[in-house]
Order: sequence, then structure tokens, then C-alpha cells
Amino acid sequence: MRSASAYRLYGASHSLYTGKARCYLRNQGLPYVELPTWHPDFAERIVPQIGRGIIPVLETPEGQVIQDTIDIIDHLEAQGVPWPVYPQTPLQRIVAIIIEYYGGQVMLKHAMHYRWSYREEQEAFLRTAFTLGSGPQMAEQIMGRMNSYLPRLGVNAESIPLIEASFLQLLDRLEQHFAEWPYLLGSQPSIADYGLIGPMFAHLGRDPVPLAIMQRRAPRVHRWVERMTSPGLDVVEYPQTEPAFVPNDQLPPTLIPVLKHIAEDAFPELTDKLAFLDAWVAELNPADGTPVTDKPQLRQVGMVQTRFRGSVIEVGVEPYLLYVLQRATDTLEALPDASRELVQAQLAEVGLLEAVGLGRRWRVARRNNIEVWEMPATAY
Ligand SMILES: N[C@@H](CCC(=O)N[C@@H](CS)C(=O)NCC(=O)O)C(=O)O
Repeated sequence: MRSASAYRLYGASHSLYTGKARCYLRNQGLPYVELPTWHPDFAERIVPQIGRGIIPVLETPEGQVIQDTIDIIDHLEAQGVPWPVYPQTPLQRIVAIIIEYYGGQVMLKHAMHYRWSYREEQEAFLRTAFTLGSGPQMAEQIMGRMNSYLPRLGVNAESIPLIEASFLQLLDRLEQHFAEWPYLLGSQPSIADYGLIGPMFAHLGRDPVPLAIMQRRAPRVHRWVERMTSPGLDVVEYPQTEPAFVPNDQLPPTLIPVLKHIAEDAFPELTDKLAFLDAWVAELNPADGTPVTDKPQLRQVGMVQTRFRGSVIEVGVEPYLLYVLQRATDTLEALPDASRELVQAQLAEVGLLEAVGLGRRWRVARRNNIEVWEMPATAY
């Protein structure tokens, strides 16, 4: 029986971003039903409204259709939820958004590598997942397409050993953290946890090869994945039961090595992508409201050569990355000078200052569920 007052989540069990939205709905105790993309409503009603075949899509009980996990979560936050996920203090809020960026963008390398480079070892699992999620006709096609994304994400012969070493190091550092805290910023989940759970559940905490690594090497990280996918706040093994972020805008000491790890994975790639986007906008000067790509299913505006932990990679550049990080930049920009400088110094200490560069006049916005350029009123 489908409840008329339930949210509908169109998604798939093995989808990174569906996992992010699903964990949020479950933890916050919101009633929802999940529907696969082969459900006739998806092709008939949803895709025409959002303009591309992409998941997750949330349909509210009132019939509003929302794509993008940031917009989905922000919509639900605005309705009021038991555990709001944006910290109210600046350093924690900025760090949480950067971790969200790390999970959803940077960790695509780790997620997609472990899913597709070990295809033979996990073929039956993947084929079943894609068949159940997308229907037998679409499964083969989608698996082929996903597999083909690898090089543009920076997964190549030189980078693969470094991606694997990065995954192991991340597990080790998170393992230390979860020995102290149930969530990244304390005893309440934040947008950081929802960003990180995307790759850590759908791919790395579920596909057989990386799941085995996680279970053997980092049992507390695996337990956090269970926690995030459970209803409510599943923190039974932690003594501090009151849900809260660490007080006084402090970062948990065990999070610092995780943040340094994030900086090492994310740079210089992020700086190079931002420089590419700045040059692109300066040269083409798109009109305000123009979609960032000609075809909505395309997300990248070009390729840039950069490095991942020293290895040479060539990656596609998605303007969407600014949609993620702008919220952190806005938080920094809004601070009075003295507190801004303090937060900047704290970010610099962990190598993350450049994730929130100030002074960019153009933005990436979303209108009608599509990313668009948002240009200043005066000429660029
Ligand atoms: N920015 C989007 C990303 C959603 C996304 O990439 N979804 C994947 C599945 S996990 C998808 O539908 N991909 C379709 C494709 O690339 O063809 C969000 O946060 O919701």
C-alpha cells in the first residue's frame, strides 16, 4: 500500500547519490517509498519534468519534483527535521560542506574504480543490481556507460595504485575517528556524513570487493555505514547520547587527519578545475541563466590535465562543483573580518583554504533542476 502522505524517492540500491538521499530520509524519520527507474511514472512523468534521466528524484506528497541531493536535502531541511544537518557555526559548516564535496565529487574515483576495475570478481553482484534497478534491457547499456566514465574521472594505470592507497588511508583515519564519535562532527549527523555516505555505502560499503576491505580493515567505518543507513540515530554503542555537534565550533581532533587526507586527494585537481572554469567563463561570457552545457545529460564543459597524488590524470570539469562549494564560500564571505581570518587560518592548517576561494563574481545555480550560469548584472 502506498501512502498518499509519503515522499517518493526514485532511485536505485547501488546508486551513490540515491544512498545519500535515502540515508537522510531514514535518519530523519521521514515516510518515503522508493521506486525504481523502470517504474512507468519515471519515464512518463518524472523525466519530462527534470529534463534528463538522472537519479535520485524526490517527489513530495504535494507533487513537487526535485532532483539533486543538495536541493532534496535543503527542501526537507526547510520543512523542519529532527536533526538539521548544517552546523550553525562557520568552521564546522564550511568543513562539513567540503567533506560533502569530497564524498560526492572527489571520491567518485575510489567508488568507480573499485566498482568497475574489479568487474570480473563482482560481475554477478553488479549485473543483478543493475538488472533489478534499471530492468534487464537497460542494465547492459548503463553498465557499459558507467564503466566508460573511468578515464574522465582520473582512473588510469598510473593513478590506480594511488587511489587504492588513498582508500586504505582514509579507512584507517576514519577508523580512529569513529572510535571516539558516532558521526563526523560529533554525536549528530551533518551534511558531511551524508556527502561521505554516498560512495561509502553504494559502492565501497556494498560492492563485494571494497566491502570486504572495509569490513576487515575498518570495522568501525563499516558500523558507521550501518548507522547511516538505519532509521533514526543508531548510536547505541556511544556513551554520549545527546545529539549535538562538538561545541564552540571546534573540530574533533580525530577529524584533523581526515581533513588533511581530503586536501591531499582534492588538490591540485580542484584548483586546476576552478582555473579552467574561470577561464571558460571569462572567454565565453555566457548569458545569465544559460544551462552550463548544451545537452542536460552532459555535465562537463571540458577536460583538464592535473595530478592525483602525483600521478598525471586528465579529468572532465563539471561546473556543478561550484554549486556544492559556493555554500561554503558564502559562509566564509558573510563573516566579519576577524572571524573570517580565524576560519581561513584554521582551513589553511589542514590544507583546505583553496576550496573556498573568495572573489569569484559568477556562480553556478540550478533552475528547473538544471545547472545554469549565474552572471553578475554588470558586464563580466
Ligand atoms: N548532482 C546529482 C548527481 C546525481 C547522479 O550523478 N546520479 C547518477 C546515479 S548515482 C545518475 O543518475 N547518473 C546517470 C548518468 O550518468 O547517466 C545529485 O547530487 O543528485
